[in-house]
Amino acid sequence: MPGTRFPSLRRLVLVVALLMVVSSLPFGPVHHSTARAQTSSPRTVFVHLFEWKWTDIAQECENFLGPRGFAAVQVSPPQEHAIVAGYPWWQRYQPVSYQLTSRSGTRAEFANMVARCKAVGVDIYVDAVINHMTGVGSGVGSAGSTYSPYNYPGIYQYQDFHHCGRNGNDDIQNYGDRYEVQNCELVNLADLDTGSSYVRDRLAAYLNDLISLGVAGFRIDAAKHIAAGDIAAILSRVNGSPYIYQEVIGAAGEPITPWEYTNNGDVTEFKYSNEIGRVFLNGKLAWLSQFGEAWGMLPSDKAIVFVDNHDNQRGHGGGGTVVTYKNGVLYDLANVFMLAWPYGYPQVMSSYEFSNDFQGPPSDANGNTRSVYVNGQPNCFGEWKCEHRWRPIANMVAFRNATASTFSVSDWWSNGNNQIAFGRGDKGFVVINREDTTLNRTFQTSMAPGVYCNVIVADFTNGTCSGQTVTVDSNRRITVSIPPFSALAIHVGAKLSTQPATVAVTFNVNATTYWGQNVFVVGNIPQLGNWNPAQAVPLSAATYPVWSGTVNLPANTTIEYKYIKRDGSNVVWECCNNRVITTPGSGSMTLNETWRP
Ligand code: ARE
Repeated sequence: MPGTRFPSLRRLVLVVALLMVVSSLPFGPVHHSTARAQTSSPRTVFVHLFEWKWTDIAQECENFLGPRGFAAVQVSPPQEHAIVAGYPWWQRYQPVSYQLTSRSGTRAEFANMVARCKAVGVDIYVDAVINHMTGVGSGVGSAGSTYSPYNYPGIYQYQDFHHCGRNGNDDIQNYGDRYEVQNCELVNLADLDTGSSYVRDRLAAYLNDLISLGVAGFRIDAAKHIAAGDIAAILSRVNGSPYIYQEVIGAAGEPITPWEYTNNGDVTEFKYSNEIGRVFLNGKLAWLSQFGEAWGMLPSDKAIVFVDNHDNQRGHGGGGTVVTYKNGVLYDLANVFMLAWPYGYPQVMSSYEFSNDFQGPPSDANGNTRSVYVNGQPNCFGEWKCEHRWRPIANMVAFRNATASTFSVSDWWSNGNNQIAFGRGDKGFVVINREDTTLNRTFQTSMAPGVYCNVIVADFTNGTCSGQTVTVDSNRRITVSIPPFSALAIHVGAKLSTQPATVAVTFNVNATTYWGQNVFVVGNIPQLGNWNPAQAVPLSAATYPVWSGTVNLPANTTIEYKYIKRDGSNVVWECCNNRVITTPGSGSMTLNETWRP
């Protein structure tokens, strides 16, 4: 759904909710609107193009993200950063100044990217490193600025930093101590005194500069290490109302929690990532039926969710058991779940290939990042993994957009193990098979009858589906056959306007009968009588004992059927499981089979 956005939906919802409450006051008790939980739909998927250059992001917005309905891109920290031997990715989390000269490009390139992305409906969120400057030490930054311990000429001097007086070296050691976490140094990074007006003004000036270039939102890095009130004071100096989400890693036993940051904006929900990892790697998908707030997570409309992020995919930021691009198809399935499940504002990770936690992005020997785009084409799926372009992940963005207005679960099913299905009312339906056997089943959905594209295995473009279609019958049911480690997703944004093509399917079955008994084929679609023996399709015995008949069936469709013998109203079913076929996209199909007594 290119161009479909829900920019200020949350704000709108809040206002509407407030109005409802306020307007109901004079007339009696406040009725808590049941719509509240339904309407916290975020706007609706953003992608972290980790370490991409500005020139690449501009092209990706125009070529892919805009047309595919992504709401925004989180970009790597754009400010001048330390240059560390070996050029690790994390040098960019060590600010030297707020000049926009970084490994991703120049200020002019940054501004050009923001404008071009905005023009195709994609916002830019900046990763704002405002808790600290570089590691305490000396050096020259990416724009040529020099620095020494607690001295960033023209910006900050000794008095602008916290000097917590703990542990001998001022480093954080005890996460159980609030004072230490917020006043000492996170891994030796010079910790800004965010309580001071000067520092607050300086940080706000940086954010306002970015806003003046059109930046729409900020990730507040290391927010747990800044008192929530200090963040509020900085934001009160910021122009307009940028979208804010704060990186707070909630951990058992720590005094500082994600919840205390929700007044400033949204908060990263790391529990989501860790539980997705636990369930998809070692657990049962059946457990997920109440996934979200019931698991002790933040309210949905405050939570940023992700399968993995740039830290935990490489063991930083507390690490944990997480699913990453290295897990292949399992990563697809975890993302399909995240994008289908109505909880939080999802961030899709887009990585580069790495073999150790230090390694920076694809670069030359001098640490110059290589372009993703070469001759106008993205060099994806190699050194740049581009998970956001993996078909199931990319196509689920349109699913989440198309289902945003029904932000609740319908028609939940599981086999008690690792096969699940659920709907989003009449907007979408998804089935995930994380088992090593095929899932053959008829599902009750709430979708309107019609023909839909399975966007996990096919693309829907200009009204046509490049592969498998799924028919929702008049009882709102679908019959599907889902291979091991695969999924199915249909949604109203990928519904075919016309009936699908048909293909001629010839049924030949070797079946002996007595005089007066005839053979029929019956199945789960109208053309095969909807399992009603009285409506079954008669076969001819011209080449007895082989009974034959040809029926036009919808193309690209999975169908279940059986043979029956009928003598008047006396029906004999063949034994065992239903037979299952998937019809081809065109041409014909011939089945040579034998009656199963
Ligand atoms: C690097 C070196 C250090 C060196 C330092 C200064 O690795 O050895 O001392 O530079 O020279 C990233 C990297 C760091 C890197 C840093 C600066 O991950 O390795 O340090 O950049 O270059 C805590 C914080 C959380 C933070 C994680 C990493 O609470 O905010 O640690 N995450 C953000 C970013 C990171 C970034 C920074 C902050 C710094 O997302 O990418 O660091 O800007 C428990 C706690 C967590 C804690 C976690 C790990 O789980 O509950 O709160 O996370 O342990 O300690």
